[in-house]
Amino acid sequence: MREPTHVDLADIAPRGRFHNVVALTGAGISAAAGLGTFRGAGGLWTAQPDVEAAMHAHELPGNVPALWDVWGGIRRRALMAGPSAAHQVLAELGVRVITQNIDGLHQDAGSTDVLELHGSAGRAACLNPACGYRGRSDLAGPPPPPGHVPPCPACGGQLRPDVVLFGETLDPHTWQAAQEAVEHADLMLAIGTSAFVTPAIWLVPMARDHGALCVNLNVDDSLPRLDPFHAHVIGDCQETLPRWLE
Ligand code: BJW
Ligand code: ZN
Repeated sequence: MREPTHVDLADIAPRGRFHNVVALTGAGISAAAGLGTFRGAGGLWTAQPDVEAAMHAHELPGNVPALWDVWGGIRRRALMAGPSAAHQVLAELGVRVITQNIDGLHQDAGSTDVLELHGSAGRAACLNPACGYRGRSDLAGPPPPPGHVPPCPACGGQLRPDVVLFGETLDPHTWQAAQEAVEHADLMLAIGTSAFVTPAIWLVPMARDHGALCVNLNVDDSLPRLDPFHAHVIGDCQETLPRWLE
């Protein structure tokens, strides 16, 4: 079943009919908050493909200054921008959120049930596996200069942003919890994601196999190559998602 574009979410999925809604969110939900996406028009990696290359685990530890340059400022920018209307709708409805984003904006909007698949720019982790330090990254004071790598408070080694790079596995507890969440979902909303990165996007066919209606909310009407969705709601999620409340 492929729905025509510009259809309303309320028509495909009347809110009262669903009791276990799960949202899988991506960079597009934060685009309205002024944070860039990765792929597509205006995406970080569309403009700077070399930055994407630096996001691979096999580039560690040489890419750590680049990681701080990219991710160090994200939480600060997110705090300044604040959550989008779409973040706020999910928080208001108490929707369970599985996010690929690392910007903390779901929690800022008041969502309490948030699984962060790709880590958090609000945390830092020690590069030294024998140390294992993990903590909040320091947002106090002015932004650090480019190339600056903060020292680990426990061992003096190098800290990295606690985000999941290509070739790194997701936190197994978070991934397990995400799979359990989609197994119980009756409605799965993918919001602002290019549906490109695995294993996150596997959650859609998993939800579908367990009987959930799977709807994609995206501003772009080009369908994913292997389309796992029942329906597509095309438009800015800041507009299409709040209409669901009316
Ligand atoms: C709007 C909108 C509006 C805009 N309204 N819509 C070869 C080598 C190594 C690995 C692999 C390989 N081939 C495949 C892999 C696996 C790899 C992968 O999927 N790669 C693909 C690129 C092919 N995945 C991994 O490596 C993962 N780990 C893993 O698989 O472990 C097992 C393994 C171990 C060892 C070896 C191999 C496998 C880890 C993935 C980690 C992803 N990390 C990143 C960056 C880190 C920091 C962070 O999270 O921010 O996460 S990548 C980047 O992409 C980021 C995002 O979370 C993620 C998803 O992107 P997202 O959110 O979908 O954003 P965009 O920009 O792609 O799309 C935005 C969308 O919004 C667009 O469609 C717009 O149209 C839309 N939009 N405005 C509605 N207003
Ligand atoms: Zn350390």
